[in-house]
Amino acid sequence: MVDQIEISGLRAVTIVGALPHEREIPQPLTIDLAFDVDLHDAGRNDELGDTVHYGLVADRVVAVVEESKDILLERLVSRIADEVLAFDRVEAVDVRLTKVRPPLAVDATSTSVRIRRTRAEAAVPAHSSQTAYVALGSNLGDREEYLRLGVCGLGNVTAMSDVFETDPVGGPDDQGPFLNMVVEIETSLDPYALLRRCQRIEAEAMRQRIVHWGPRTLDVDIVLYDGVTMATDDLIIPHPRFAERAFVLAPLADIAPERCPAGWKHTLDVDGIRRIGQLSKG
Ligand code: PH2
Ligand code: MG
Ligand code: MG
Repeated sequence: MVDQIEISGLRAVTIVGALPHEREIPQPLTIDLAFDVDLHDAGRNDELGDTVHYGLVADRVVAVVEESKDILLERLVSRIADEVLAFDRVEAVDVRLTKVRPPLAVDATSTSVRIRRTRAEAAVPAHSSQTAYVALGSNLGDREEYLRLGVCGLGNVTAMSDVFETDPVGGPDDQGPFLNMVVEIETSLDPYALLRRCQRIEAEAMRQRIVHWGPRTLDVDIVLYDGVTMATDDLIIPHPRFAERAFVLAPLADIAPERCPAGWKHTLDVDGIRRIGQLSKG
C-alpha cells in the first residue's frame, strides 16, 4: 500500500468533445485525482515542504483544463496526468475525468475516462519547458499597472525588456501613446494553451474590444515560441507583423537581439519610441 493524496470533485468548464455543439459551448467536467507521494516525512515533521501542496495541484489542473480545447477526454486526461507529474514528489497519478452532461441520445448520468500514469512513463518529463517571447502593450488607464498584471499572469518570466513609450501605430487618431515591453518566459503550455492564458490575462484587464486596433488596457501577444511556426485561424507564430513593428522589435532587442529579423536595426530608425526604463515594482 502506497501513500496517496486525493482531490475529489474538482470542477472546471471548458471546450471538449467531437460534436459540433461541443466545439462551440464550454461544458462542465469533474476531475478526481489520487497521487502517490511518500508521506512519511510530512507525517513526522508537520511541514508543507515535505509533501505536495494539493491547493497548487488543484490550481494547475483547473488552469490546464480551462486552457485546453481537446476533442477527446483521453487527450485531456493525459494532459492532466502530465501536469500532476510535473510536481517533483509525485511518483504516480490516477485521474478520472468526467463529463457531467454527456452528449448521449440515451439517458446516462455521466461518462468518464480514467488513467494511471507513473513518472517513468510520463509523456512530458518533469518540468519540460519551452522558451517563448510575449509582447505586452497598454494605452488606457494605469498603463504600468496593466503591464505588471500581464507580467505576473504569464508565470515563469525569465527576462524582461525595458518599458518603451510608443506612438500608436494604426487605429483611431485620438488614442494616447502605448507602453510596450517584451518578456521571455519558460512555459510548459503548448502554443494554444499559452494563447488562452494570454486571452485570460487580457480579460482580467477588462480589455474592451470595441474599436479594432483602438485603445486597450492590455494587449498580450505571443511573438515567438521556440521551434514553432504555425498559421491557423486562431493563432499565427511568429506574430505576423512583429518584424515591421518597432514597438515590438525595440523591446525584443533588449532581451533577445539574436531573435530579431535581419535588418531590425533599420526598422528602429523611426520617431515615436522613447525608452522609459525598467518596469517598476508598483
Ligand atoms: N498594438 C496594436 C496596434 N498599434 N501601437 C503601438 N505603439 N503599440 C502597440 O502595442 C500597438 C500599436 C495592435 O495590437
Ligand atoms: Mg497586438
Ligand atoms: Mg493581441
